[in-house]
Amino acid sequence: MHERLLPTPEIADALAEGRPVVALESTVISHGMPYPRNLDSARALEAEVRAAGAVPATVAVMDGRIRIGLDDAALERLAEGGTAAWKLSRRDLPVALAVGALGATTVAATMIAARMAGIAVFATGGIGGVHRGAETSFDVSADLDELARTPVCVVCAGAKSILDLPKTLEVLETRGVPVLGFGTDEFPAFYSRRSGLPVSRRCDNVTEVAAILHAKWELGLEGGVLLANPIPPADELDGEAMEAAIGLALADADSKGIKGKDVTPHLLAALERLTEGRSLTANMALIRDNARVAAGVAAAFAAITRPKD
Ligand code: PSU
Ligand code: MN
Repeated sequence: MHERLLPTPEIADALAEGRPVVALESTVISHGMPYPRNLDSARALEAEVRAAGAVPATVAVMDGRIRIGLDDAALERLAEGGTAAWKLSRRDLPVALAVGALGATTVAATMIAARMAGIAVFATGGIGGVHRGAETSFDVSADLDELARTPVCVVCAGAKSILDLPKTLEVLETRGVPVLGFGTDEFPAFYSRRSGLPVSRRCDNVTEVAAILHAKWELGLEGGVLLANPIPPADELDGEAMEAAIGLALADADSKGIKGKDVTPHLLAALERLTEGRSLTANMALIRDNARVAAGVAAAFAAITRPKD
């Protein structure tokens, strides 16, 4: 293990024995949800991964190391700290390590950490993507580049329509990232199960997903795979109402001149206010479901790749 990584003993053992491990990001804890529901959500996710037979590994930067797995005190520190923690993408990781900052990892940075630790599967809520108006702002999340270069399977509920979903899928296609729909032919739109946009392949079970991961990496193709798992039907929000709220959230961010890495957290917080918390409840539900699916994929992939004894 790289000396900058600090895995918990449980995770180090699981990885050494080829048992399934699921990485979890921490920006959704610090910047994606308010305290204390972010802490409830972080704990619930870990429990969900365990219940599905894998070991959870929440990733964050603390005291100059990348922690692979957080104990309850560390989870609490991050959840309570909220946006006082740095939001770390690829470019920020070396800075935070060098100065010893408390940092929460985005999808991109969590993929880097997972890869270094030898974790193949990672669960999150939504990935970053191409922002609406990117043709003038150039705001394209580093998550997309990371998916193109780092070999990790990212399980998400699609991307929020605060983004430009057709452009996001175009970039993923150009960069060679398979976009798999879990039990669906359509790329899900986070709060809703459908976007009208096709995925590159539908998979109806975790064995199919694991076989694709194995084939991609066995070939030596660089980069990840995006597995899009639609929000459970019972938790889905009304598409038109959400679109109206997103319009207001975007206008609010625009009028305040919000730019760069502050855009996504600002929009998420505005949506939560505008929907009186319904967006937050849906967010928690879909991440839990993604954690469950990711644990299944990790187990199926471990069954293919574990050395036979
Ligand atoms: N989308 C969500 N919730 C989130 C994020 C995105 O629905 O919490 C977070 C993730 O950590 C993601 C990051 O990697 O925001 C993307 O930020 P940016 O758009 O600045 O790249
Ligand atoms: Mn951005």
